[in-house]
Amino acid sequence: MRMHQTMRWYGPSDIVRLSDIRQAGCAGVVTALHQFAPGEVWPREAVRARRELIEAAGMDWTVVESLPVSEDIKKRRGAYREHLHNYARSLENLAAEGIRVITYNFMPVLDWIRTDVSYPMPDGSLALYFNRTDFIVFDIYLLQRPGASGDYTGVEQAAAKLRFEKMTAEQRESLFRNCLLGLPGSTEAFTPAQVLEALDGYKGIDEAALRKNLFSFLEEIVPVAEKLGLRMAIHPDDPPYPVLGLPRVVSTESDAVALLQAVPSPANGLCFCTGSYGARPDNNIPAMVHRFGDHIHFLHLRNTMRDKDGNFHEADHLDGDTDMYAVVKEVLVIQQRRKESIPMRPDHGHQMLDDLGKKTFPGYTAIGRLRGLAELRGLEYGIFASQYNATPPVSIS
Ligand code: DNO
Repeated sequence: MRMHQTMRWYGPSDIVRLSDIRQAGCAGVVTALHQFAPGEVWPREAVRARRELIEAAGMDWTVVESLPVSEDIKKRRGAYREHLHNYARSLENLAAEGIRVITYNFMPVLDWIRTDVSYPMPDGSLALYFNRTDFIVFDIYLLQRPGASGDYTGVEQAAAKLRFEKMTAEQRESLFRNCLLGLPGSTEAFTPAQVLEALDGYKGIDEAALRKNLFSFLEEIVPVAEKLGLRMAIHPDDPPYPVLGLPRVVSTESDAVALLQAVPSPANGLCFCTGSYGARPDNNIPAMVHRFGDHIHFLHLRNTMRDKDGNFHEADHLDGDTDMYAVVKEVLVIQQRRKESIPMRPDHGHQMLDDLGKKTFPGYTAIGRLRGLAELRGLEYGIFASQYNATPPVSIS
């Protein structure tokens, strides 16, 4: 039993082609219908057209990433009832087309945050990077969020002030842009006023309220998914702690336990992202994979390297703070027990070789991910061969 190897594809406008993904050795594709706004129904014909495109390239549409949960649903305000109804309709249409795993997240406003998406590695490749001081500069000086200073220590504030004063206008502009790349529709330029308004929408929603809203969402959606034979897979917060005064509730082992217990069902599961959970030193990644084995419906394998100041960069897949050998070994045990393959994608990759200079989605170049996938595939092969005294099939067809 080996992991079902996939890569994310952003659709026909992605400069990484389906044939590239196939040549990387993937059996499946992870994609979404980005043309529909959160809250809208994904019509069955559109789902079918996407599925057929992927199948014509010799792969399957293994996982939806993401079927986005609208801000109104996360807040339980405004049009949330209509959006929930539409969410259920989209699930029906996806199930009717044979898609089985649905990834989503419950992060308010921003899906992921990095301060630099071209952080040079010693070998000249470029990585995604989160620098805490730069992020504080963004929060206090560029966004000018009311009350932001209160979230940081005096030492952190002083470091941010110094950093801000030394930055050129161009550096400030690029930091502002980078920090907002995880906003839906991030190809547009956002103004501080627009972002502050979105943050303001969460006034009165603290951690307990957001968790309650997540559980209500699960109570409504998990039974629908279960009936349709679907598996919902929630992606953790990235980074895994509160940011910009917004609560976050899928950051730790106990967060995941709570949401699984809130609505126990085979349809209520996890997208286990080793990179997102791994950016917190108190998350023991191999131990979490062991504990959540039966609830992991999708794996993002990625590594981060943290430092003592709260900065982290995305390391090579087999390098960094997470023991990827221990993770993959655990995944093999889980697959043997469950008698099924778990879908996996190499998450992100460094921009390198011919991809340097190309404009791609941050982290989603072809060659960096190809390298990550090849290393992970070899790791799995080696562990399998030594643990089970047998070799797994190498080819996907
Ligand atoms: C970033 C991704 C996230 C992820 C969503 C899932 O690279 O890991 O955007 O797709 O959070 O809902």
